Amino acid sequence: MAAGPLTELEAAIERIVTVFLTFAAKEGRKGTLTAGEFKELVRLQLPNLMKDVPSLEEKMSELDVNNDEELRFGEYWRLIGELAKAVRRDKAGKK
Ligand SMILES: [Ca+2]
Repeated sequence: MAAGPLTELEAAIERIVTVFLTFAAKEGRKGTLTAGEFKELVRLQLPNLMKDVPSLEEKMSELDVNNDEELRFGEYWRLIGELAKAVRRDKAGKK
């Protein structure tokens, strides 16, 4: 898809997608995150931004809008959106 070198934002978007695909491919269906994959993704990739989340089980069921016990890309994307908003709030507060 990319013709030239990716910009900072393009690279960031691609990274978000690649992280999802890498963790989703580890077990079960290749295109969705099981609870185990989700926990590993959070542990390895979101240890700072999600350190205050008390229960990953609850977070997962909150994100799992179609209740199939797995997270599809769109559900993961909602989490990324929430975290991005939190980062923005944090930066705005610190300025
Ligand atoms: Ca999977």
